[in-house]
Amino acid sequence: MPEVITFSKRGGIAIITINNPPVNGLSAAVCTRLVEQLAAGLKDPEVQAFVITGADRMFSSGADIREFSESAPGVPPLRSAVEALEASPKPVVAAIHGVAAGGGLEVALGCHIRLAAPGTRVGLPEVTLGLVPGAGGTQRLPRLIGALPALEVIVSGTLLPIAKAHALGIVDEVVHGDLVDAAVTVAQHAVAEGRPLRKTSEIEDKIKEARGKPEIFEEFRKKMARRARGFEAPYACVACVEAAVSLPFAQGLATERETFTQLLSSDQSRAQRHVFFAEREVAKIPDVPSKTPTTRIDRVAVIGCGTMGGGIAMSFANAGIPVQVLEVSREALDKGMHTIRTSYASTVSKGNLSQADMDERMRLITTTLDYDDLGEADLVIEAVFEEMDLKKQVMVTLDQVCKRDAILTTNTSSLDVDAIASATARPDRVMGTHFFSPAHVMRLMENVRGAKTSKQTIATVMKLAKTLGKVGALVGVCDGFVGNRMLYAYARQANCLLEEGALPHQVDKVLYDFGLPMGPFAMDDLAGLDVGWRIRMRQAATRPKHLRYSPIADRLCERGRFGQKTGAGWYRYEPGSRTPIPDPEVEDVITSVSAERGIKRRDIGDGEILRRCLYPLINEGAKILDEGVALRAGDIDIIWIHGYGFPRYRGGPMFWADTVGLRPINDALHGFYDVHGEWFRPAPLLERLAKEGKGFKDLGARG
Ligand code: 3H9
Repeated sequence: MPEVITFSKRGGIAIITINNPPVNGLSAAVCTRLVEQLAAGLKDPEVQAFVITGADRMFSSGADIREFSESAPGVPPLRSAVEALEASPKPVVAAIHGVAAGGGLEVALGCHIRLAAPGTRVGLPEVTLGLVPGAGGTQRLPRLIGALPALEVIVSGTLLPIAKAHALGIVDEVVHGDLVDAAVTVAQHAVAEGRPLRKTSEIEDKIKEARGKPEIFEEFRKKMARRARGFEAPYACVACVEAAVSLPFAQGLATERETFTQLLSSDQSRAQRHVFFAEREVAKIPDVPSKTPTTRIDRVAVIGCGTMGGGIAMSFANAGIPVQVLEVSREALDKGMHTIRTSYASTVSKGNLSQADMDERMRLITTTLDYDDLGEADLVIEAVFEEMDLKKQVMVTLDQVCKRDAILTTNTSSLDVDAIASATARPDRVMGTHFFSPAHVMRLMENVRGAKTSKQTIATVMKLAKTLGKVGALVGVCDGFVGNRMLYAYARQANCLLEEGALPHQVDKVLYDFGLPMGPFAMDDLAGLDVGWRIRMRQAATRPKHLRYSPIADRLCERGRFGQKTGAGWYRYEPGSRTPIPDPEVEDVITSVSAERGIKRRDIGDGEILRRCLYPLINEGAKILDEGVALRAGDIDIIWIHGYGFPRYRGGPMFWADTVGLRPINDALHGFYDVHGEWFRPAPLLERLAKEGKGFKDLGARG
C-alpha cells in the first residue's frame, strides 16, 4: 500500500503531501495519517513550520464521499485534522493547486496562510451533494470573506477560479513558479517574523457587519428561492452561515455538525450523492474501454438551422469548434442565423457573455446552401424535420459528399437509427445524437448506438459530449429511445386522467409540486402539440387496438391549438405572455370526450395523479433496462435529470422508485392494471425485483 500521506523536510519546514489518487480524497485513513504526521512534526525540534500540499493533479477534492454512510465513518477524522492544523503553534501554509473542494478547502481554511497556483479552482460543493460543509467551512469562510460572499460561495457550490478566490480573500497569494518552493519560503518568513498566527476561527471583523441583521439572510433566501425550490441543503447552508454570524465559533460549529449529520441521512442527500456517482458512471461503456481510439473532431456541420439545428450549432461555437450550418433556402438560413444572433445578444445584454466572446462565437458559425461545401467536416449532425424519408435522403447526400471517415449523426428523437444508418455505405460511422431543446442550454445528449455503430464512433461521440460540456448517455435503438419512450408512458396516463375527471392545471400542479420544472401539459404547450400529433399520426396504423388511447390532444390540434406558439394549447396565453391560463374551451373538449366514452367523471386525488403518472414511467424504465436499451438504472436517472428536469434531490425516477420501494409500486401497478388495463401491466423485471425485495440499485450494468 503506498503511503497516503508523505512527509519530508526542507530547511526546517516539514512538507506534508496528501497522496491519495485520483483526487486526493480525504478518507478517514488520510486524515488520521495527516494528524499523526502533524503531531510528529510538532514534536520534532528540527521542524519550525509546515507546508500542506497535494500530490499530482490537485490539492484535494474533499472528504471521500464513498465513505459516507449513516454511521459516517471518516467524518470525525477530517474535522480533527482541520482543528489540529489551526491549533498548531508552528505556522502551517497550504500550497494549493488544481482543485481544493469541500473538505479540501476546509483543510486549507484551517491553515494559517494559503498560497495557490494559477489555474486552481476552490469551493465548497457540499450543497450539490445535499449537504452543508461539515468540517468548519460554514463557520470559517464567512469569518474570512464576510457573510454575503460566503453565502454566495457555499449556496452556489461552484468552484471559483483562483483570481476570484484571491479577490475575495480566500487565498492570500497566487504564486507563479514552483508552488511548494514558494510555500517553503513563506513558511520560513512566518517563522522568522514570529508574528501571531492568523487563525480563521478567530477573525471577527468581517462577520461583525452582518451581526444583528437577519434581513440580510431573509433577502438571500428570497433571492435563491426559485433556484433552490424543493432543495433542503441550500436553506441549511444559509442557517449555518447565520449561526456563524450570530453565535460564538464553538456554538456555530456545533450547529454545523448537527446539520451535517441530519442531512447525511436524508433522502435528498442520498439521492444527490447517487447522482454524483451516476454522472460519472454514465460515461463508462463496458464494451468500449476508455482507451478506445477516437476520431479528431475539428470541424463540424449541422444540417438544418431551425430551433434544434441552431441550438446545436451554438453548442459547438460555445465550445470553440467551427461549425457550418446548411439550410435549403437563403430565407431559412437568414432566419436561423437571426435567431442565433438574437439569443447571443440577449446573453450579452444580461452581462453573461462579453461582446468579444459573442463575436468570436458568431465567427465560428458559417453558413452554406450547398452540400458540396461539407467535404471537410469531421462530423455532421442532421437536424431536419422528424420524417424518415427526409432523414434518409439527407444521409444519402451526406454519404456522397462527406469524406470517408466523417461521422454522420442524426438528431432524431424517435426514429429508427438503424434504418437511417442503412441509407449510407458507412453504418459503422452513423449514430444518434439526440439533443434536448434548447440545445445550447440543456446538458443531455442521448447518444444512440445503432446495431452497426463502431466502438470508435461511440467513443468519439461520447468524448464529444464532454467537450461540449454535456452529459452523454449511451442508449440503444427503440421508439423514443430512453427519455421520450418513458415520457410517452407518463403523458399517456396524464391524458387518461383528464378523461376520468382531472383537469390539466390540477395534473400539472401535482407534478410541479413533486419537483418537475413543469407538468406534462405545460411542457406540451412549450414543446408544441403538433410534434406529438405528427408522431401519433405516423403510429396510427400500427397502434394496438386493445390499448386505451386518449384523443383529447388530437382534438386540440384539430382546432389549431399547438401550444404557446399559437397562443393556445392545453391552456390559453395572453399575447406576449408565457403564463398558462386554464381555458374553458379545453375543459369542454375534455368533458365531451369523457361523455363520448361513457366515462363518469370523478374527483381524482393528488396522490393518485402522482402514482398514475410516475409509476408507468418507472415501469417503462424497467422494460428499457430489461431490453438493454439503457445500460444502468443510473443512466436513466441522468437522462431524466438532465433532459427533463427531474428533481436532482429525488435522484432520478429509478432511484426515487427504490426509495418508494419496488413492492408498493408493483402492487399499485397491479391495482391499476385490474381497473385500467394493459398499459399498466408490470414489467417482468419490476415484478421480479419486487418479489425478491430488491431495488434497481441492485442491478449491475446491462446490455
Ligand atoms: C465533503 O468534503 C464533506 C466535508 O465538508 C465534511 C466532512 C465531515 N470522494 O469528477 P472526476 C472520484 S463532501 C470520492 O471524474 P475530474 C469520482 O467519482 C465532498 N470520490 O474528476 C471519479 O471516480 P471514478 C465535497 C471522488 O477531474 C474520480 O474521483 N467535494 C470524490 O473531472 C475522478 O473524478 C466535492 O463534492 C470524492 N470527494 O473532477 C467534490 N471526488 O474514476 C467532488 C471525485 O471511479 N468532486 N471522486 O469514476 C469533484 O467535483 C470533481 O471530482 C473534481 C475533479 C472537480 C474534484
